[in-house]
Amino acid sequence: MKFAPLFALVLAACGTDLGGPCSAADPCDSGSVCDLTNPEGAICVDAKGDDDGDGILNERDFCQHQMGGAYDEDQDGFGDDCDACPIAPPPAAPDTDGDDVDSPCDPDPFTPGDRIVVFTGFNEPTLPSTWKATTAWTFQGGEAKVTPATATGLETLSAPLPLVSTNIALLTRYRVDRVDPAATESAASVIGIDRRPAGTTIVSCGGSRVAAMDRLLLDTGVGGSQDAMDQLFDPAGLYRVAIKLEGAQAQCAMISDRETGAAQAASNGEAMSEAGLTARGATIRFTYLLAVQRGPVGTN
Ligand SMILES: [Ca+2]
Ligand SMILES: [Ca+2]
Ligand SMILES: [Ca+2]
Ligand SMILES: [Ca+2]
Repeated sequence: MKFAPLFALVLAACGTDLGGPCSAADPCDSGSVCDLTNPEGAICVDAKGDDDGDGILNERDFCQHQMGGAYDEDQDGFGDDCDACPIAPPPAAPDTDGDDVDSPCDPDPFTPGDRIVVFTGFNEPTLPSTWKATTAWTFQGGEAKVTPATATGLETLSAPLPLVSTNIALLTRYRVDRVDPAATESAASVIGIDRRPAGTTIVSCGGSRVAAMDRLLLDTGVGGSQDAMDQLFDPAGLYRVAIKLEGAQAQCAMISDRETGAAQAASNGEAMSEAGLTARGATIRFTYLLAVQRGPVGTN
């Protein structure tokens, strides 16, 4: 799908009649809103209607043609549930491989078959029932905030993944409220978990501070790698972290306001069954969790 540049649902006077074409620049008449997600092209629809019957009125529905659509993390007019990349507006060259996942969400922009399997902007006060989190997590204002119960304990949140795949990308973004001065290590990470009777494998990627030294840390359970960085716990900073697993290789990347980091290492090649977030020794506010997987043949 190719999307025109967009803004949020437009509620403006004068312009276009019900059923007529519209755009962010050419909004609808009073009482109607522009349905930007119409596959046939954006048209004005009744603001108080519910075209897809999901209980969300058109004026608040960012996915007018499928269930859900109450939230729009990146405010591009496409709801999180129907956005080809819910963390960034449509790029100039979207979806080069035609799998309905746009850059920068697509970990393999030239290999089709990727799917967004988990996304949350933490807009609900509780997690879905199949997710797990330690009691240190709270959800408010589009953020998952974690205040570790002790200076050394690891606090974890995790979501089940629907596919068994060794091709997976996990992304998050966070702010740091406070570093616990009693902590020997402070850390915030995105993780993949392979939980089996024979043992649990966790791969993690994120910022770590030990003895005033900051680094991006990749830990695959069977190996690891790191990249020294300057300032990973700045309360004014915004940190984006991604981990990509492909077969027996793991890559970890960090983009902050002022610097970037990267690390890679061998993994054991296990297929992840859960995606999650962790924090230790610092109060962290995560703004989203995104998982993109490439499934086995026949699942796409
Ligand atoms: Ca609706
Ligand atoms: Ca909807
Ligand atoms: Ca969106
Ligand atoms: Ca794609």
